[in-house]
Amino acid sequence: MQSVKPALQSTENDGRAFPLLSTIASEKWFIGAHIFVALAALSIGILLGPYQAFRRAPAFLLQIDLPVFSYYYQALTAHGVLNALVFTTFFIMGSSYFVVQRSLQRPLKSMQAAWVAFWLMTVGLLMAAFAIITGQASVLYTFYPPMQAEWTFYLGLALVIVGTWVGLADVFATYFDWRKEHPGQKVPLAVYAILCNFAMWFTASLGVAIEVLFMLLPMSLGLIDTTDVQVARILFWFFGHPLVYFWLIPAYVSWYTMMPKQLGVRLFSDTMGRVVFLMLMIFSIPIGVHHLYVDPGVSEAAKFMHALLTFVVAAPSLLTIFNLAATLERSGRKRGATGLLDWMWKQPWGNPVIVSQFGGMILFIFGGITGIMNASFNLNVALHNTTWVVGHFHTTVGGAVFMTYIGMLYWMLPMLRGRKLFWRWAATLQAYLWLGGMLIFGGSMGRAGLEGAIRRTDLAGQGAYISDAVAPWLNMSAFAGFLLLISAVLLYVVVIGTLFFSKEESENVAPLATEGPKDEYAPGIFEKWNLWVVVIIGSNIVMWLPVLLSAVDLVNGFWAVGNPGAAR
Ligand code: HAS
Repeated sequence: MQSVKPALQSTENDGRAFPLLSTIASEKWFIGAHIFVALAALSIGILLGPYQAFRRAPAFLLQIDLPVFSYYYQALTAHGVLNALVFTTFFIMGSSYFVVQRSLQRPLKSMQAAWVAFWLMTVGLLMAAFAIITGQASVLYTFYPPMQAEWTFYLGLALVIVGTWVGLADVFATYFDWRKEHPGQKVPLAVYAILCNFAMWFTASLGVAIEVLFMLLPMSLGLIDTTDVQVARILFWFFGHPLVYFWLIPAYVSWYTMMPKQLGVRLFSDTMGRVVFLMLMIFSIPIGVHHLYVDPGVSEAAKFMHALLTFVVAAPSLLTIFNLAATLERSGRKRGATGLLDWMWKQPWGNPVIVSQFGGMILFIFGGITGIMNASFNLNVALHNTTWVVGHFHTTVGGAVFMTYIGMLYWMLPMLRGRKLFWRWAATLQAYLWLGGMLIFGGSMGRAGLEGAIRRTDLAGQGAYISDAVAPWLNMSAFAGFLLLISAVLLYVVVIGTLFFSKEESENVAPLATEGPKDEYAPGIFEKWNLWVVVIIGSNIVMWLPVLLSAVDLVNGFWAVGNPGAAR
């Protein structure tokens, strides 16, 4: 095992003398375009959240006939697709380009390719949005068959994925150029994390690409009459679970590499961070059967093996708690903390960039615990398809991920716009309201789920019976929806204010990774990509092929008529 010299000269730059800033001046428009689309999608998706909370709560039973989205499943589809698929994907691509360019101090290998990627994703988004808005794709963000959408929905999503492939190929090409010029140096941690994320995303998205191209799209175009529901669900969850880590890793990039910089301390351990990203890349995919525990078409052996690895995938997040807490302790001590735990309070709790990220961490403690509970087969049987799961994913993707992305936005936007953040107090209030709102929402949804409230059901909206045990928790979730609504409005006030009304100039400080201890050992094996590709392919063949083979009709194909799982 060969050791690699720490790349201190390439990652210790404080960004003020960023040498290539002029050559990447286009980032303002290019990354700005990604953020604009992300926020435009979010502006609709985010409002549909409180709308649903008010609609489900017995105290409100809100029934407004909106021009669109009055149909429950149409609104829920728009909420899930716009927030969880579109906002995240555009934000991840934009922020990843930003971090890669500034950390490696070089422009992307091909700006043309990056723009092609952006337009593919945008056209795809418009096609999918058209299908949802016209009521032809009320199939939820998991779009399982036998529910069927208009073909533009599937083609649109396929284009979004192909766009990300073009973008990630560009990022890898940029990295390989950098690698040639920097033999023996380790790549900055932020870029390492992004490469792990993209390698994992490319592999995972092959599953959903196959599902869309060979099953859903032909079915919606009328080229085939049936498709196999179980095979489609398997292919979806090959993609669907790593998808959540595709969302999480950019938040980790911020916690590991931007936040220490913002707090003025060094990360506790850079090497431990690399282990975390490597583990997430490898273990995110071969665990997706934990979404199929209650499906009859998957063997018990597969469920057991995927359950085991699900507990393994929690390990990098447990390591993250340790690494971050140690880093935050340094920050607290630097600010005068002396006791055992008072470092927690001696943090910049009035800084919106920091508070947003702290809020994400606090919510993730609850999201993580509930995730580990979901992973237990016995508990999952009771929790699956209840609003407990809704509580889990609002504290993870709606909590840790969303709040951290907003913290990143509050940091990047002033740099891209060249103006200070507008109404800092409003941004800070926004973060606290989101934290409070999501703690209440996650808790009340979780509790309602334990009382048997069913997920993805238009409770109350259709006059369905709501038990007395569930009603108070649904009312509480509506109260949380109110807090979240105010927070969402404040978010857009701050963004629009920063773009158009902020007068003071901001510093253009590049978010270069803060390394761990200077002499920290970094084995060269971290960047042995050939080895990791073999490991990823091998582990997924072992973990997924038997699952797929046991479900697919090998004689007649995915769309086999008469296959027990076939349906339309
Ligand atoms: Fe999950 C379902 C298991 C993490 C998202 N998950 C979902 C669904 C979504 C989702 C969207 O095993 C619903 C899918 C659908 O529509 O059907 N999940 C897990 C496990 C983890 C986990 C074991 N999930 C996530 C993340 C998500 C996410 C991350 C989005 C970003 N999940 C499941 C299972 C299901 C599931 C089952 C299926 C349920 C069913 O039946 O349908 C783990 O990765 C979690 C590990 C996390 C931790 C917490 C680490 C905490 C940190 C905070 C540090 C704090 C510090 C303190 C330092 C162990 C790092 C700071 C102090 C200050 C003072 C500021």
